[in-house]
Amino acid sequence: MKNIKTTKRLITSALPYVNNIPHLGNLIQMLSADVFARFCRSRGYETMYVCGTDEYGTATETKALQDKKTPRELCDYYYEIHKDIYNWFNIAFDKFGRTSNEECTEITQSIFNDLDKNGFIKEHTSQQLFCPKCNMFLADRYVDGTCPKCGADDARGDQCDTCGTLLDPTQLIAPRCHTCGSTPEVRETKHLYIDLPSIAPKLEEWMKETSEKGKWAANAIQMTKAWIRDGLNERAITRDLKWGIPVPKAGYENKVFYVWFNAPIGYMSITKQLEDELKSSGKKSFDWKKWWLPSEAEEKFSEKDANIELFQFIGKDNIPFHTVVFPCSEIGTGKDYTKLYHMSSTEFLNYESGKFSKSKGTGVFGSDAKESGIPSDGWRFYIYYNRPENQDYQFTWKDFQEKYNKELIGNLGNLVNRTLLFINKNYGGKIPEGKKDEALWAQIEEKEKKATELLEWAEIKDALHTIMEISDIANKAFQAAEPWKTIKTDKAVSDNILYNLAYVIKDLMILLEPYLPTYTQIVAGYLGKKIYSSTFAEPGDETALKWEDLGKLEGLDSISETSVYFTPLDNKSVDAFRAKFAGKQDEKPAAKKENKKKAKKEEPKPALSAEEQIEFFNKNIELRVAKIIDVKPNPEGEKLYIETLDDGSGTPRTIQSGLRMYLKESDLLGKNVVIAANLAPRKMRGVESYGMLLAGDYKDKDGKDCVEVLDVSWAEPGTKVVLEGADENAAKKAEITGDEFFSVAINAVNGSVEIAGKKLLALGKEIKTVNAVNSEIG
Ligand code: B3M
Ligand code: ZN
Repeated sequence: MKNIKTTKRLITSALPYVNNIPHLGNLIQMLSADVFARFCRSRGYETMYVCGTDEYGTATETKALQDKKTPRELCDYYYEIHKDIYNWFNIAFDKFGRTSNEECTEITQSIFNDLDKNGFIKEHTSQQLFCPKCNMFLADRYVDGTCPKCGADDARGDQCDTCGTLLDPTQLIAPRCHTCGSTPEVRETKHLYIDLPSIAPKLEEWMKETSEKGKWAANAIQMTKAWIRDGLNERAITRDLKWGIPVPKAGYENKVFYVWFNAPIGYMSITKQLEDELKSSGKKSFDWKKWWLPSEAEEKFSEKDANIELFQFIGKDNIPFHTVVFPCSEIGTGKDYTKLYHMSSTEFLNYESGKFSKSKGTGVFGSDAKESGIPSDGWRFYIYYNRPENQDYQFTWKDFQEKYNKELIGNLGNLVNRTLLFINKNYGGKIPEGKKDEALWAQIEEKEKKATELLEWAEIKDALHTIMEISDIANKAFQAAEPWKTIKTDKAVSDNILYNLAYVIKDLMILLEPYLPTYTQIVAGYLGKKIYSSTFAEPGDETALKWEDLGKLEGLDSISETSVYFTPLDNKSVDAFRAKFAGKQDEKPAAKKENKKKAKKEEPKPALSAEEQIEFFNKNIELRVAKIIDVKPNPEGEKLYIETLDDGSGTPRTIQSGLRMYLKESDLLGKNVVIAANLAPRKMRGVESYGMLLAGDYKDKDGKDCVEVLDVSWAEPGTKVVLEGADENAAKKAEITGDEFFSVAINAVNGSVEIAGKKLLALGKEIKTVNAVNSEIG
């Protein structure tokens, strides 16, 4: 067990880029850190939660140019928008600051100077890409091209999102200027580099220990290990830009620090910003170093052995910057800066059938949520309930409606409403006397213990599900005790259940305050109570209920008039939301386009009706399960894999597919997939292909085209894949053309693979997609 008195919790969430309006996917990090910070405060840990806008860099400069503002004006403008949105979502930062200020400059330069003094800064003359048309050196993100490692053609200058490799823009094959698309030329320039290879041994030692002790998320451990294994390179930390932190070194007057060098330092400088602001407004302040550089702090934590645990909340695309580059900057100074303890790195949240896109107007953005009429706690509930912890999660309105109506209202709201209403109606608002129901509380206490343990490690989603189980248990207890009957027949039973449930509700409000800060205070108010909540600038009311009050059956007396807070979302409003946020229609997804392009060279045939498609499929198209037993690239075709499959016939089958841009060999190997088995053979780049693998498309958070192959792990090779209601043994045409195959539209609809509304089955079980939930299958 942690010592709550001496353990401090320093909490950060990734600093959002200032030049965008955050969407629900971006909000996950701040919201997650908020739950954790609220929990820590209620638990009694001294807590500091900082976040702020990430303001420097090319993206800001470019956007400012577009909007005809100076970078400063642009940042001021968007900073307020960000702040407003997070305020509406009730995120209780100790400080929501920004990076474009003196504090950040001062600390960044001081860290740089220490690194330089210790010999970890190198100077290199390099070839850099210069766009003659834009008349500027192109910094990392402003170059697109083909990844030299995996061949993806949409790598950015700093990173390939397909394989995760960190890149230097000059490594890109066929580079393009991101702004104007023209081919940049190579020019000579001088830059400073951080010598990661020399710091690597220390990093590795630190990482091994901390990742275990601090229970990093699996994706962070995996990615960091891969980085260390592949060997670290020196990384440039300066850029040819104006909007950034000046480099305190002769010869670098026209350059600034790379935004990723100073961004994590922003966590420190925002803490200092809080210190400075409190000081200048004459309020009780503190020394930022107490949190970040304890050995040099004037003010120390009062307890001996104060132990600061840094919990960081980020999306998976930011992992290496937080687990490798930033810790190396800290280690290289030789000072004891507080380093990452627990890494909570989530997967992506996608929107409906694709991704959030501001330019297309697709998805729910912070500002939209605000205007939706749905309370912020409703949004919070959904996001936490489905937090993408181990895999990407798809936001759909249908799912939102379901979780909102069934879980939030049907489970929690229902318990609160029926219990409090019953007491108001039948007991005149006075909570009846009763005795502790030991059996009920044994179950509840077990769940409370579990939720607490989960929250200690920021297992936010699992903890919420555990808390909702308490509500479910309580609902069942209400149901079983039948107070509406027993109040007349056996009043002690009715008294007892309402007495106990009033305290369960009190506990639930304590447990849920981190998740639903508005709702829980309202309900606590009905019970005549407050739930503890605080920030550094606004200390909480010490008489309010805290985590330590869980399980205590004392202190409640009567209930005031209640009203319903969450109202169910009806189909009509959900349909309206879906339409409103659908944005402009996406283009045809990539993989299907590939296949269609090849198959549909000839005149298009008139489309078949739904019935005709079903009939045509049943008579002609043969789908079968096959296991991929070998995958290799076709050396003649950069996009092609040659797959060898066991299709149950005893003779291996060769199929070529254009999946190389989307999937690794290991993603395919060993999988049981669905093939179009009677497609006429076709030669592609020198190799004959016998059939086709069925797959769907989707876009990830960054809008990258991805492909998911249909997975039928439960069925043996050779199993027929048929439409529901069709005869499995029906004879099919021996061979069909590509055109015939594509005359039938196979679609994934909300994750179910179907043709004209009829589901595709293997061994009677529906075939589902996980990511490509609404897509064409081809
Ligand atoms: N602004 C990147 C991002 O939002 C970046 C995070 C900085 S955290 C120090 O993806
Ligand atoms: Zn250009």
